[in-house]
Amino acid sequence: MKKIYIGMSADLLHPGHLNIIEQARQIGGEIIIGLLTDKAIASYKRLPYMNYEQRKIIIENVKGISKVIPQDTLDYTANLEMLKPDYVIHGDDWKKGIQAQTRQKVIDTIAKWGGKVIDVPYTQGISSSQLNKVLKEIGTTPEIRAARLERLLESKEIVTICEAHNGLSSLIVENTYVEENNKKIEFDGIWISSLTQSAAKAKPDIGYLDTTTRMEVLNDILDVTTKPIIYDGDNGGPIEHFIFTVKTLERLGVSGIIIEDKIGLKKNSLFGTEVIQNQDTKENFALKIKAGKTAQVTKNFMIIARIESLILEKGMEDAIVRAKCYLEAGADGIMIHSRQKTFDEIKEFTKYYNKFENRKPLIVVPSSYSQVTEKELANCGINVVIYANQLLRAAYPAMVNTAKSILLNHRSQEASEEYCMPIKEIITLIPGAK
Ligand code: SPV
Ligand code: MG
Repeated sequence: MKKIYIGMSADLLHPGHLNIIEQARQIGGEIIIGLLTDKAIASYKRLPYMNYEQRKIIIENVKGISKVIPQDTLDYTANLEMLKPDYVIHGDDWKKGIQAQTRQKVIDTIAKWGGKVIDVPYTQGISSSQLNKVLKEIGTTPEIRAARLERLLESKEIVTICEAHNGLSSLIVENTYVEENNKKIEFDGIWISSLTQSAAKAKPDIGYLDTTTRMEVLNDILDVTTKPIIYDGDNGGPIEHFIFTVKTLERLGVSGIIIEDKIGLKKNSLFGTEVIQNQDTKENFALKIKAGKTAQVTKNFMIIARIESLILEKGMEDAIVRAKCYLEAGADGIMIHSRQKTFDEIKEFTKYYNKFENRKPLIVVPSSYSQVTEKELANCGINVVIYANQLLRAAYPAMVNTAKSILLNHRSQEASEEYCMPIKEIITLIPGAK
């Protein structure tokens, strides 16, 4: 009996996929689906809507499929060497772009035992990209969005999160991507920063914006995005308030909150010891974490403890002791903050942290040590990087330059040409304007 191998994600199954399976049925034989795992898919594009188990249930019930096995990398080689199929069938769209190299490697591999690749002509009028676009326009649900952070943590070497301070900036985090080495690279999620949310309202980052006001901005962001969200909860407020915040965020589909172990009037951490800021006792802070974990109603919501020991020059040992204590109290992750110009201090922390038996995801915010790369962070076991303020920092000088140009030229032509997007683009930027 001939063996036919088909690699696919089978997330949004459409007639194009069924056409490929039909071609396999016409050849006749054992049809084996190499179902790409979340990790394999996340290595070159967005996470699929359905997780591996959900996708598996669907595809194994399609007529003609003999077996479904996981394909853990974009590269087919390991599965092909194991199965030695006579044919590999794929839509002919993989002849160009992102998958062309993969195809060539498949051809070379199966040629060793006389196997052949069959490229099935692309089914016109329907594609996963079209369906993805429509799904994005429909939006998401709180449950699906909330669970996405955990799935990303399981599937990606490092999860990248970028700050948004209003609906418009969140659209940038949602939609911007670049292509590099045939991979589509985009941010994985959104950071609701206290600093940039305050600054966008021309308020200092001293905890002045109340939770209700912050939720209004968060709602604008929820309206136009589907990516998971991490909320900057400052120090979480009094325990009695914190448990309400947790429930509110869960209801909205936010994936997690980060709370910092400080007490008293909030000051931005990047001031360090230039201003008075006090650290809470680890015992008090552990109580707050426990209260939040007890109050939460969903399974996936993450309460992440942020340690300010390095910011406040309390030493590495204090940071380590606190990390242990907070994890024991039930924290789902640790954010370790630093305002040093180099990554050394955080790197040192990871050496101890990575040895913890109950280690949970580690999060960093490289604002002052911005030279560090995602690869270097991942090599030290860091699981999430937050770009906490860059979009707002970029927008402000652009607006100042525009204002100066208008003032200097007593008209707007120079500014329009040099700094502004065309009017046509701004009026159509947000769908539904026409
Ligand atoms: C924020 O973005 O508001 C943060 C990170 O909390 S930092 O500004 O570095 O404290
Ligand atoms: Mg903050």
